[in-house]
Amino acid sequence: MSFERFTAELDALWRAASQAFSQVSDPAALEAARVEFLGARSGRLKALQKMLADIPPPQKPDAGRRFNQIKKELEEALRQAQQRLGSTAAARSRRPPLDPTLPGTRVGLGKLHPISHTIEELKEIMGRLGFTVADGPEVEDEWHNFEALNIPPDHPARDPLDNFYLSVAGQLCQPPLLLRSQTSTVQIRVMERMPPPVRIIALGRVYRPDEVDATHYPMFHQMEGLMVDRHVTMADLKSTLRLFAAAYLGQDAPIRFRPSFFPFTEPSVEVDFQWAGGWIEFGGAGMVDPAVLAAVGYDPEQVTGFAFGLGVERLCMRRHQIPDIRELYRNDVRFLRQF
Ligand code: FA5
Repeated sequence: MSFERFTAELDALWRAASQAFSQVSDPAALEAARVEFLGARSGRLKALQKMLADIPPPQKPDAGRRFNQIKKELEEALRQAQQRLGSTAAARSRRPPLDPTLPGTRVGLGKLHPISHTIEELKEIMGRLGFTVADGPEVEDEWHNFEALNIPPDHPARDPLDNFYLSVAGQLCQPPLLLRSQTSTVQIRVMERMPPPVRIIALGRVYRPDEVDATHYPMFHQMEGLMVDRHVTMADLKSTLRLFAAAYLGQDAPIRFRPSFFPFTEPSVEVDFQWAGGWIEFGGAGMVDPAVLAAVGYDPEQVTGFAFGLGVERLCMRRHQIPDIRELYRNDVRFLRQF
């Protein structure tokens, strides 16, 4: 092929392709034009490139330069058309090339909520002290939440304003059901199904319509403990709680016992730890009242027991220096990520 004919054909191809690229109005048509003119296998430019071989040698370098120039211009015209149409091909070409040597994007791993984490730790510590884990329902009847725990019908703790009773279509369920207000319910359920000796803990949610402040929330968690056997004494209760506090809060975390009252324990105490220059209550405890042992069919002449119920949130707060219980339930991942 002569040099003149080659350049004429190259110019004709340039005109046709430039016109096609600038006139197409959708990405599919542009892609068709790209394949027709610049297709790597059977595009028209490729066909012309093959003809370069037939150009007489003295004119070959010139022909090659013209060819490269036209190719570059057409590729630029194509790129502009792709940009104009916002085609995916254009988007792809704008993306930086893949560099397999760069470090990968780290996948965000989930974490246990601090309360779940605390529960696992408490189970582990109490497991070492010989306590196994028991469970009970969050929706309870009045027998397990009150009566068997020596809380009679006229007791203020049963006031509907102090509990979440369940209702259907505006009517209180009959027989009444409520969201348990304490994990002491599990004491009863365990003793009902097994004879002594018993040495269990129960960890779970409890519900009370308490006003929210830095140390109170309407839903919180308790760890109940119950040990019933021959000759269990108050000394066993106090040493168990001291061992637990030393293991969870540290040897240097003093706790104190204050005389108190619970209908289901006698004598009863409240347990405090020291924090921020003062004392904060983290649980109640005592010797299981003989009436409770009798209610589940145990013989109070043969066995005695101790029980305790500790606030899991308050333990977790003390341990991690969290000043406000609401932080635990705000669901702010910046806070939760720290644990
Ligand atoms: C009880 O719930 C008794 N059942 C504990 C018990 C068990 C006594 C066995 C004797 C024998 P009290 O209402 O004090 O006790 O609650 C126990 C702990 O739960 C409190 O010390 C506190 O740490 C936690 N707690 C109570 N109310 C809330 C609340 N609204 N928000 C967060 N924690 C709470």
